Amino acid sequence: AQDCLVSNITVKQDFDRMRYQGTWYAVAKKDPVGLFLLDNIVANFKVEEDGTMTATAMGRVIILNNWEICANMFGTFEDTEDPARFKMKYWGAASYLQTGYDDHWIIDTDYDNYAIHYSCRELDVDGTCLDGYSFIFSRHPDGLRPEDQKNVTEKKQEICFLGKYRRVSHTGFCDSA
Ligand code: AZE
Repeated sequence: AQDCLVSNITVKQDFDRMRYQGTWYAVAKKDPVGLFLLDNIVANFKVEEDGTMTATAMGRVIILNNWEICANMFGTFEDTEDPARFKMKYWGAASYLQTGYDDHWIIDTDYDNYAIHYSCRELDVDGTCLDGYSFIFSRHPDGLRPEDQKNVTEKKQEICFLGKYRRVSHTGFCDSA
């Protein structure tokens, strides 16, 4: 969607949640307004026996007055008529973490190496995204394979977030949590 209308954004065709299961390392992110996961972000997706997709996520956050912790988060995904577009209900293991109900779209993935996630929280009056976030995930903690980078850059542009991403570092901060 070069016009940046959220309604024109295309997602992964015939998304296969079974193949999407397992560990994904965030290698880059575009932040929303407000509190957000900072770095060391790792998500783990699972398909439950009844077919529902669920996920856990970890990430470093700073809450209140410079209190640095690993957020231990949970999400459950509600299906929509499009297999790659979900609504995600999420919450934290502790009450001082965040709860929410966000769109969760899988823009593209090859299941084995990379995934591009998109969530628009607030539409602008013109149909573009006023507040949203996105993760670039890799199966490899050290980053994307060079051969996936061109495609990922193209997709960042299609969702109109090109130039708004920051690298997500993995320092081991959440490894013991
Ligand atoms: C996501 C992967 C799938 C599971 C979940 C995800 C999102 C989590 C957050 C967490 C925010 C926490 C904050 C705490 C103070 C998309 C990474 C749950 C948005 C801000």
